[in-house]
Amino acid sequence: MDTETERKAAVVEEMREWCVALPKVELHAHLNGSVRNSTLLELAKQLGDKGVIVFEDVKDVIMKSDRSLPECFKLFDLFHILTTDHDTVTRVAKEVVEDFAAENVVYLEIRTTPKNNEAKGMTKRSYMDAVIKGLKEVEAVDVALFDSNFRTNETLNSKLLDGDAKKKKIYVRLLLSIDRRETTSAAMDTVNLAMEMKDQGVIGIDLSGNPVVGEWETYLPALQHAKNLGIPITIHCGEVANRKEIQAVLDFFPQRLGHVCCLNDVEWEKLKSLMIPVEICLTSNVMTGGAPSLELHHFADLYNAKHPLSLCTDDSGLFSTSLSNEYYLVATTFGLSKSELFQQAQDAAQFVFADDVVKKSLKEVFKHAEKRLL
Ligand code: 6MZ
Repeated sequence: MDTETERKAAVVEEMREWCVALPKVELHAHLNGSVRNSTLLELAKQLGDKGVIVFEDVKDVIMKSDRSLPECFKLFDLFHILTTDHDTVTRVAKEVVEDFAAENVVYLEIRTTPKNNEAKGMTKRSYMDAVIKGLKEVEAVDVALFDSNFRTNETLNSKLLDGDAKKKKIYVRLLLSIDRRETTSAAMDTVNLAMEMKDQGVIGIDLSGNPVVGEWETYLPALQHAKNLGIPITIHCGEVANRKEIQAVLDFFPQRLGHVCCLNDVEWEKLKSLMIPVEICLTSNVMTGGAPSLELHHFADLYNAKHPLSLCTDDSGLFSTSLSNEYYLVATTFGLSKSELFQQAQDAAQFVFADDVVKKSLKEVFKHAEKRLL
């Protein structure tokens, strides 16, 4: 390597490390989309040995790096075959938190679809209990899942601030996803479950799933019910150009929106005037065709308009990305400086669904990190 190449490699390395060191807030991460490839392969091997699947075929699908939107949803069906029993759900939840914490995510909202699976003796409630069990089993980091039964925010806060502490600390909250394949009654069950589990770290509702499946009217009663109960809501919006639905989602005025890829000029102006915070998923949108390229991603337009945004991974396992990588991509594609990236990470903390005590604590974390990183 010549000196110039070495110098450039060192600059890239330094920036990548800085993005890892930056405290980050993750607001859009699907549990089963964030599973490690190594875990998926191990689970596939086990099912292959039992003759449930053909391991070699599944291995190729897991290791493939480019994925269209329809392929993603076929893959989720496969992931669900691999992951949907209580012990595996627990394992996956534990690993996903460990992975986010390892790259200095200080606040994580994980969303997942509670699943009924009679064959496995699984109900939506027992699925969520298995997720929570996984969060409690995390040992590598201190997890603040819900404040009353765990530790006071004061204690956690001092640990989050303590760069020398042996263990990293992370706030984790859960959002329950309504899958677009579900009926109104199943969606209602999910909202009622969120209410039932509000003292166990569940703080919101998400609407997700294959955007070409289902009708807005099917989920609306459940989303309205959540709204009436005061449960914060985030909705996948505009992953495909469904004009009627995009309009209806904007009119519904949820607390946050995911993606917002295929909005026309009128919808775009409406979104901006409503100032609904957007969860931006760069890699996911480029891979699934929601954005033509990184350079042409709508992040730039929203960022320049000072629209409230947070950078997110969507499915870090599926798209082989990480939140640090998403910040790095923003730096290299759109030329944001370190202080602008820092501001972006800090701003995301305003859009969390957790309460003001957590928000205040995150403020302190960023105040403390500023001295170290800028
Ligand atoms: C829409 C998505 C998604 O819930 O089993 N999901 N929904 N758009 C996306 N963009 C690519 N990525 C993931 O996690 C997997 C589920 O999350 C939703 C899908 O419903 C998928 O089945 P959980 O933990």
